[in-house]
Amino acid sequence: MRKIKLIVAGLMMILTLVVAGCSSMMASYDPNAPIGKQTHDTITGIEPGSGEMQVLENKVMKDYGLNHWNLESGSEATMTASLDDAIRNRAPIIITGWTPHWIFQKYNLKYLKDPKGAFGAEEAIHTIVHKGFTDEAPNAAKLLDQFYWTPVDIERVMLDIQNGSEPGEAARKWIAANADKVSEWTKGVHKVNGKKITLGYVAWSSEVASTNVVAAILGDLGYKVNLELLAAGPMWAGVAQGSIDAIVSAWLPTTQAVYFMQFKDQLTDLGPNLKGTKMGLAVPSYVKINSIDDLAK
Ligand code: PBE
Repeated sequence: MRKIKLIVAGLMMILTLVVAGCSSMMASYDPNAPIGKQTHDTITGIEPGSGEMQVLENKVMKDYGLNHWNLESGSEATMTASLDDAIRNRAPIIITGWTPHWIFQKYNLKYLKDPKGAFGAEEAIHTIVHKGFTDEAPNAAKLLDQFYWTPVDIERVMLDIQNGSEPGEAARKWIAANADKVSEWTKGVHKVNGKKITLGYVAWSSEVASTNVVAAILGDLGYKVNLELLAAGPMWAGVAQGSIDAIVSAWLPTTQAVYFMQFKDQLTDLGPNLKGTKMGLAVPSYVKINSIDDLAK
């Protein structure tokens, strides 16, 4: 028994040393050296199926001649973990950022300027339903159509979740505090008795927030809501095929254009539910570069 304890203690010590070694190995940012050299020409990205990664690969990296850069895929969770790590070590990092996102509240970050407008003009988050849904389920469609909020609203829910609330709980809290808005969305919508509805979403914090708020409202109206967590491609295919009734997380017209164009004949766009999004490469404010152009050098 004692022997095992000693072995465990020894292993723990080795692990601690390895972890400590790793973090101190992360070199801190040198403002006088090129950022590419310090990041191994790496942009810390997210899910390969996301619109942002597609826009980066197909447009931004081409427009700015960034072919020597590696776009590293991962997920929102791996990207935010790498960002946190870098900032703790004051190390250089370039991430795929977007707004609304809690990272801009938690850290001092800046978007790199995009003088070529490669990330596209302003866009919005749209509500999309399966074609035919508005005729089959006009009541639910009315609520979905009337759902419209602001970056301040969504950020409140996102931050609450980030601070440890369960998404459903954060949604209910927001709903309780914003009865006026909710009553606008539910105007003319009547209660039902257990009718089923399926909402699809991707595990991005903005989509988790919005989808949970809409799901909670539908639940209060008597719907039996099924939430399906998927990757972006399968989510769009699902709403096109009808296995998913609706999504409230379609970034258009640029970000998820590839999916929208592929499936648009099987979809109905109910229009924006939020305006004022942004997408781009972002860096901690201590990183000296200011423009995507600076990456080409
Ligand atoms: N995002 C967040 C998504 C949309 C929401 C910017 C990572 C994307 O498709 O890229």
